[in-house]
Amino acid sequence: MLNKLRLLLLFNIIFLSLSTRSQRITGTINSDWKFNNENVDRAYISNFDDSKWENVNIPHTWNISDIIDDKEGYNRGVSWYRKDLHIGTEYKNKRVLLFFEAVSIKASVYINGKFVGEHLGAYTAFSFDISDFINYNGTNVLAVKVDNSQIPNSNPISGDFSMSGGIYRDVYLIATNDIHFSDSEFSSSGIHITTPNVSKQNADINIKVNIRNNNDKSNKIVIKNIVFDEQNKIIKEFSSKLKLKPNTSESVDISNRIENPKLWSPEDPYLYSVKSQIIDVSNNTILDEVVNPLGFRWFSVDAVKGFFLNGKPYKLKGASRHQDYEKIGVAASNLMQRKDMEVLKNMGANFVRISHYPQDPEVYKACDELGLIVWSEIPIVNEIALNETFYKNCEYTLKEMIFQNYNHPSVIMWGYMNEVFGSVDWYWADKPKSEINEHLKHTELLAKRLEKVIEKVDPDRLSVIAFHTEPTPELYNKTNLTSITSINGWNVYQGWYHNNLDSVGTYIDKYYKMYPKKAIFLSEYGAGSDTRIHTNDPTIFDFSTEYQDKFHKKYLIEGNKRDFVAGFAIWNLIDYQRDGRGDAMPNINSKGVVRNNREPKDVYFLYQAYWLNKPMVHIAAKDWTKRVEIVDDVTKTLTQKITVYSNQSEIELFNNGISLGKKATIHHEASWNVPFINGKNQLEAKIIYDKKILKNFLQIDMNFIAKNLRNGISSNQDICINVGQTRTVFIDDLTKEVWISDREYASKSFGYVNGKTYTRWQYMPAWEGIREGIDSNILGTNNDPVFQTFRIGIDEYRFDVPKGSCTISLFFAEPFKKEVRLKPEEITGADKQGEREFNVYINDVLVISNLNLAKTYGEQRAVIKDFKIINNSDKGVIIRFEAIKGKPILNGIRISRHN
Ligand code: GCB
Repeated sequence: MLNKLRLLLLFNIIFLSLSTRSQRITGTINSDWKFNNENVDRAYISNFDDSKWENVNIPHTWNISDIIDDKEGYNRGVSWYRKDLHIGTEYKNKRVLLFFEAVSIKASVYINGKFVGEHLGAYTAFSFDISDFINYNGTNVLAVKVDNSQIPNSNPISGDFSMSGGIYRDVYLIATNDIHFSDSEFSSSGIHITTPNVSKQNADINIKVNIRNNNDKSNKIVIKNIVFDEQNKIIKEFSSKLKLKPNTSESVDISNRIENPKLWSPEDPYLYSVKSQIIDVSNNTILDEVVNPLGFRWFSVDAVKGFFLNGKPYKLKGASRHQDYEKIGVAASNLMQRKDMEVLKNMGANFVRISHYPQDPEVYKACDELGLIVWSEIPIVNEIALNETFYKNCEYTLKEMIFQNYNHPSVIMWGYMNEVFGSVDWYWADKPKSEINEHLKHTELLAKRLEKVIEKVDPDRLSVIAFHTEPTPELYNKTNLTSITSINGWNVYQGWYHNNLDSVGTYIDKYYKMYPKKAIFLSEYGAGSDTRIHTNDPTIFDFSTEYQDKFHKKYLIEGNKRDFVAGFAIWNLIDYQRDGRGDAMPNINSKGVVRNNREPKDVYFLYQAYWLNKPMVHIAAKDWTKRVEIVDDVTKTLTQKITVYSNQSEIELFNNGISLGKKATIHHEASWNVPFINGKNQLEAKIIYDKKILKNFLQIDMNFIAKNLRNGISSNQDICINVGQTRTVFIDDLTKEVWISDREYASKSFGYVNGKTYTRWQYMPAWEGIREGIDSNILGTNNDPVFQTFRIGIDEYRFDVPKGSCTISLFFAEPFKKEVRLKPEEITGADKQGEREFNVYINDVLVISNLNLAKTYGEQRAVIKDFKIINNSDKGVIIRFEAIKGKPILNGIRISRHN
């Protein structure tokens, strides 16, 4: 003990005797920038008048609202940022580095009117040594020109995500000594740690350090590496001596071994850290000091048995992640980046695919700390450009990503292409075969070049590509892409873009059999859902949360059955912003398990039931809590199915305090036919584990409307009908109005007379009739689903209400663009053809004459007309549509009954 104390004392004396005065300063310069959204002439010059520019803070993007607004496109151009940069005495005699975590897409940096450098690539960090440009002890002017236009030969060329412009990640000012750790080429820390051999007994550490000497003199230095455990206890120190030549960069490899290492895993993400120091031998001063994370794990993939972590079979379970947020776009703080990883971890995941581009440094850090295995990729999406500049850019981005994230133990896979033959397969049918073949050939060559980069700079990690699937997955085999990487990712969309869900297992087997020498990854699978849309009869492409659940259940079951499926990457963790996408929520890809504001959907809890170790129970109807049902007798109960998710073996469900019985879970769920009463239904799901009780509550408000409208009981309720929609209901987020599905008129009740519900095929002609309505953005409304479906050739809409006053609201939108409307009948089908003009009568009074929606309001624009009616007729209210040209349509209707 005494010896130990002495040693400690001795160590402290040596340690403390090192002077630490001259270490680096790393501080953000995010506050108080000036911003101008235009390509201002000469905005780089020092005394440029920016007093009228907007004041902004970093992270910042100029594409917050325009991606999700009604207008097609978003501002992809040049903007300028300027900042007064005060360089104080603390920077005196230091090298000063400007470090950007990311700027989208091209940044040109100027200091005091002089060009410092530029960087291309929206998702990786870059830095410039500005020491020779600045006034020490004074104010300097920093100007950054940011261009987010599509820059030829840069990656990505395309993709199902928006490219928001701006300085959208942190900016740092870093001060170092003349002698410091540095990686001027790829802007990493300059220290690259590998753990080439790890076992339970030993772990080898190799540390490659890059040092820059800006001195005119040569220097004798010691590179010291100190390994700390999680309690900050030193467990190893090792050093290497080096004589630095003047004005050079040098690198040195230092290795050592640790006995009985604690292993890193998602279940126990044990993190060591390494402090690397440069010590000046002449005066025992620490010249520079950098800390990096260190984790010990080993992994492999087996073609038949899948992924192995630390010697054990290990299914990777997680999601892909895009990076934008509601209201702030991509300009998210570090805390928010971290929160997303917490959301994923709390779902029970052990994996994240950081798609389709490198993301904020905080994401990788959080993955180390929380325990999420990472697949990180560069953005080569859908296609490549066939020229050397593009190839070089890709190689460079790949190296940037690798070196900048080298030391994260969470990172296990580097990816470099996503659906790279997507364009060939879907859009290029008219291109000459020779051109297509060139494209295929060069893509293969590029893949091989990128694979070589990984083999050279980081051979210990796995490589991966994500392939698209239908209709021609064979393209990847033909071009040998299936044989290049360590794992083959397949983006499987059976049951969404491709029919049908039942065939998922068959298709997974098909992709595996294409190249059975390798395990495969379900690198994407997802179904869109709008939390406003619900149904008891989920169908492909209906955007209901219920179909999303059904879709994911199938994939979980099929993926779990197969060992060769190394892992799951749900598409996507979040609903993300994508200008120009249609669907139920235009400009949003709604395949997230959480919404764009990170509110979880039911499917999030389905995953918890499968993946989370902590006991959980969830009533899977969280967004369908207000229901309107048309019933024969409002005083009786109505039975509807309620499903509850749990990772326990038994669940008990109650409604308004009455037990509906206990049920064993099968595939982590149980369902009850719940007798709902008109009014409040307080559901309670209960599980018991370790003698403890866990409950989940959900109140469902039922609003019964008597089918017989003459029956006065619910006569003052509004009825909102989503005309042309036969399967789902839509709940308005703001008003909570429930838009029920459409029905044919029945005496004493309500409904349409004649006409046809518009259905279309989606992606596959074989789907004819499956999808109701169109999926285009309807202008002037957020309730697009109300307007996207419609009935064509409708004669009447009838409500057999008793005499009295009411308001009838008619909802219209011309669904078809001119190109479609005016095409010959045999191509488009009779219903879509031609000009449309019609009169509308309410109880034989002409209320709208010559309604030509396209002409008067434009195409795909929401039009609402309210009519206050005094109904004196015994026949109720009859809305009649009279064709003048083409066929009348109706998209939605509401009756508000007043007493
Ligand atoms: C894919 C793409 C991804 C898209 C996704 C979708 O296969 O890889 O970038 O966002 O499909 O939702 O369509």
